[in-house]
Amino acid sequence: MAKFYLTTPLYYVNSKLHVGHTYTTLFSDAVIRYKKAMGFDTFFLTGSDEHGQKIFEAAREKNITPQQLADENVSYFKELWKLLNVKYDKFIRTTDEYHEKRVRDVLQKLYNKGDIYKGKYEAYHCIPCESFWNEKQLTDGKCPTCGGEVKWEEQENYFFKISKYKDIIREKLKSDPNLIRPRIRYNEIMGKLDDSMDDKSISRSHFDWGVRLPFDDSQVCYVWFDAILNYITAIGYSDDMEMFNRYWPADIHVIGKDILWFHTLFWFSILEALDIPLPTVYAHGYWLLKGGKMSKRSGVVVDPFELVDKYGIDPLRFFLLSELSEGSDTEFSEERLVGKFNTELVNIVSNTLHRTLTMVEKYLDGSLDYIIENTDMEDKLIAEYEKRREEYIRNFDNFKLPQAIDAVMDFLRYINGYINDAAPFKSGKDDKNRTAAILYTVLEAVRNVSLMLYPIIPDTANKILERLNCKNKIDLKKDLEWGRLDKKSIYKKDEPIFMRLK
Ligand code: ME8
Repeated sequence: MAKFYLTTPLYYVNSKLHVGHTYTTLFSDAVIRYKKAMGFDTFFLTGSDEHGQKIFEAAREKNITPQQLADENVSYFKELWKLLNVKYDKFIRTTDEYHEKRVRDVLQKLYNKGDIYKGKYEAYHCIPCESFWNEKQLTDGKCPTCGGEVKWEEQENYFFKISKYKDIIREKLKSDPNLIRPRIRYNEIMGKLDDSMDDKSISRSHFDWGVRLPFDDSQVCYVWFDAILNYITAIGYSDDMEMFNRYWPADIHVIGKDILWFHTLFWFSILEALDIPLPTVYAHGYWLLKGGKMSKRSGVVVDPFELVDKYGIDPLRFFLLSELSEGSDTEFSEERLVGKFNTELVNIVSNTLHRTLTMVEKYLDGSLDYIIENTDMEDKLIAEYEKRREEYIRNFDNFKLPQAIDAVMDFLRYINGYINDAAPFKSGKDDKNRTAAILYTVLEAVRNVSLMLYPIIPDTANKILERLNCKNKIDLKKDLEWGRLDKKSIYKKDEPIFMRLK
């Protein structure tokens, strides 16, 4: 069985999460559900980033220990993922003992190899981003990522020899551009490669909230070096190699474009130094609010708990996953969320099902057990279905979720046109065979649609499948074949799945 290993970033525990973080995790959940339903041996990793100066200072401000702050926010992260129906396999915390031990093993290995050495560190530090820059890299004296203030720091530190791996990484990226997706992000990294692969300081001595270096216990490991290793420590590196070999390399590290450099040039260099194959990185764009990036730092954020309270889980999942196209940034808007919900989920998904089940009950007493003969109209609909299914699979395989959803919605619009043209409300009770043929076709189409929407809106898909008497474990390869709806079942009309939102 082919495997599929997916990771999200480990979110910082300095504060609560907003719609941006929620999006990354929902995107990951949808991809993993899709892959699992396609028959892959999947592993979905998420977690929390708990060390470093930023967490240390956030805890100090609240008069609690960093560990208390981390515990508080980890409970909150898990509550959010549970609420949103996110089904991860493992939640790693960078304060987990096994992780810290494995980080120390890696540090020792690289130190022994000569890839970590002592030197003098001088750089501009952006605390909120936990990033370090030289003079040239600053934008008008400010952090090039978030535009915030930076602080000059000098100390004796340990450095990691990124520069040693520049040429090999350039070659690998040239021969496999799909290691960084989408292409716009690949180009961005290729453009930065020459200027941003100087050796990097990977330890700190002025605070102690971190993993102690095994070869110098007066210093702790830099938070990014510790955190990025989670992707291999979580699956066993380097003392449970059976699990590690089963899943590595990651098939997709899902991240936002703000942390692309860390996940490519920095991470790839560490992996090269450890002689581990490179993973694939997928970086999406930003959710904007009032024109700027939604961020903890600006305080301009939308709370996912509030959104679920107001609109429900699946409407939020559907909106977020269908709106942010790869390579672009998108303004968040509740008005658009409501509009999308009403025009797509209510008018098309919910109404098509409700209208059809009502007719099956009214004209055929809930049974489709008639002599069903297809005409040209049905043959054309099935051909349309096959085209849209292929489009859906191709787009999902390429992580183009909005396009995959569009393929399904276009097919649903086609089904609605078919209902109007085939007019089961005219053949009604007089020609039961013909009415059954039309209504069977529609319900079979809706069955396939709900399967395709399952990774995006799992609860809704399951509700529809239940009404169509076919709620089993989902196996998309088998279930997406035309004609699997049971003719012998009795179909009952029910309340609509969704009602319009104001
Ligand atoms: O960077 N739009 O954690 P973090 C879209 N701990 N996505 C957004 C977003 C927005 N406006 N704002 C945040 C860290 N995100 C590190 C990661 S991994 C080893 C360490 C998402 O809590 C996006 O995925 O700052 C981004 O990369 C991530 O949250 C940053 O989360």
